[in-house]
Amino acid sequence: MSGISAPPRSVRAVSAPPGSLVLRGELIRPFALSVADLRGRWRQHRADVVFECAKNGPQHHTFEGPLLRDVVGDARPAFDAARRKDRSRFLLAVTGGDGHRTVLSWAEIDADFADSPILLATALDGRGLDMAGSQLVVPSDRCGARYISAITSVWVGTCVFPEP
Ligand SMILES: Nc1nc2c(c(=O)[nH]1)N[C@H]1C(S)=C(S)[C@@H](COP(=O)(O)O)O[C@H]1N2
Ligand SMILES: [Mo]
Repeated sequence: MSGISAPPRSVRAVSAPPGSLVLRGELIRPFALSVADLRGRWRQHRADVVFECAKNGPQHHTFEGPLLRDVVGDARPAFDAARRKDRSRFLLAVTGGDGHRTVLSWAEIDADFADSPILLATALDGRGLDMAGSQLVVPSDRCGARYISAITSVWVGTCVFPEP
């Protein structure tokens, strides 16, 4: 018996090339995606948004892309999908190429809760984001801070609370 065996699939790290992102965390099927994948694999939605930037004032943009819910749903979060209470325990953390990170709750994007049409953008004002990477679009936010650009990672999971 000799040779080098491949690592077991379950511990294989998922990494993403430039311009693409990884879905990771408490997922049954974590995967990496390019902007072209985001455009080709899920129905595209359009959002005309205005958000306020503390530094630059109001910004008006048109985005296109799939619903965050549809994409992350296909990675199969490790909750009981039939139980609303179980789904409501989950969080998402979205990280940009510069390390800027924001959090969402699963309930924000869940159709049985806030049902917010949050997108992973594939185009900004008619230009593809293939080189830059996807951008988070949060139409209900008044402020632009959660419009994370150059997304590299979407983590999905539950919070571990310290003992009292
Ligand atoms: N990766 C990343 N995305 C980011 C930020 C950042 O610092 N890093 N700043 C946010 C803030 S504060 C705002 S107001 C918007 C600005 O978007 P714009 O540059 O398209 O106007 O981007 C958001 N997305
Ligand atoms: Mo901002």
